[in-house]
Amino acid sequence: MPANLTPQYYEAEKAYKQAKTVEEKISALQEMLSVIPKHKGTEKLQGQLKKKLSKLREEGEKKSKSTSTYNPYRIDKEGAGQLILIGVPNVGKSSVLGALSNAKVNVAQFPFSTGVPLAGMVPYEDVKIQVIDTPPLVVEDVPGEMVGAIQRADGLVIVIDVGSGEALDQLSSTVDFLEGKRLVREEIPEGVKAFRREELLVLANKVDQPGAGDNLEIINELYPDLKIIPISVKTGKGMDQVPKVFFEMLDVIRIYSKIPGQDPDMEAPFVLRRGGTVLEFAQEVHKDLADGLEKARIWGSAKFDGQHVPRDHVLADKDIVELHT
Ligand SMILES: Nc1nc2c(ncn2[C@@H]2O[C@H](COP(=O)(O)OP(=O)(O)OP(=O)(O)O)[C@@H](O)[C@H]2O)c(=O)[nH]1
Ligand SMILES: [Mg+2]
Repeated sequence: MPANLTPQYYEAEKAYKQAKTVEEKISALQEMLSVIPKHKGTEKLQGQLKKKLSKLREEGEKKSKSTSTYNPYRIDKEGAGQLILIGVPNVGKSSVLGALSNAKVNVAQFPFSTGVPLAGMVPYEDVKIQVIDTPPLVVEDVPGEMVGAIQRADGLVIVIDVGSGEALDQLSSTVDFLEGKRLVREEIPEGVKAFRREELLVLANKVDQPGAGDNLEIINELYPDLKIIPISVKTGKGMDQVPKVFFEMLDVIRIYSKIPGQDPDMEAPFVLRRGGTVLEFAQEVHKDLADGLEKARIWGSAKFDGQHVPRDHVLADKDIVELHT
């Protein structure tokens, strides 16, 4: 029986062959399995792919356990979510993180001042967003670990120097690299981690520089599907709105828990994915609570305060929830 493999399959296979790290290979194999036509003619191939995948996963686990392969790009997630800043040398990535967080970033007039990734926590209202500053992107030579870090992040921010005559080139080379590595793509198959162009954020830094306005205009025209925010770390222009935009990129909601008969805890919200339900909230709070959950009362998005809602009720940002077991 012919296998009738699709173009998507061959594309994923090509990515597999080009993959340099175990992580990249795993992700390409996952995709091959997800897009392979499921019928008798491909059963054998599916079996082989699954075998390869489990072998690679074992290899990956062994690697991550041994200290000799310490990966500075693997930063544990904290706070409401993790964003990663990328961009070519000297555009102001470290300056952005330094201005928005307490991270001890290395800022310098010369390029290649950041050697290893560094995370900082950016406050937004009552949550903190983890943002990673990375070494400069040299698109011909990006370490596999960096590709992995981009893939793990919840959101991707490209920084460019819009005061430079090379601003357009900085953006197009970064976007081309991301699309070439298929970290950014139009259609994302089930189970594959990638971003769509619409989900990216471009921080067009150094708008205080002469010529920035003209460069920005050209870039906006050529990349109408990208969200581009003009900023200047130097003058502070546009910086106020950045934490809010970061938060929106995470696509999460904040939920405040309330114990019956007491005031809600408005200090430390729980963070859930957008579309999260009462039951998912209970699971976040405590597994036992979720198991015994009968109903809940909510204040906020409900028709009236204290309304009783079922377990599958979809919550909204800033809802206050009282769980009843
Ligand atoms: N005029 C101007 N200069 C800026 C601005 N933001 C950053 N700079 C300067 O640009 C230079 C590079 O800043 P960094 O934050 O080190 O840039 P980077 O992208 O982290 O650089 P690498 O880590 O080497 O890739 C420094 O001299 C900063 O002071 C800005 O908004 N306006
Ligand atoms: Mg830097």
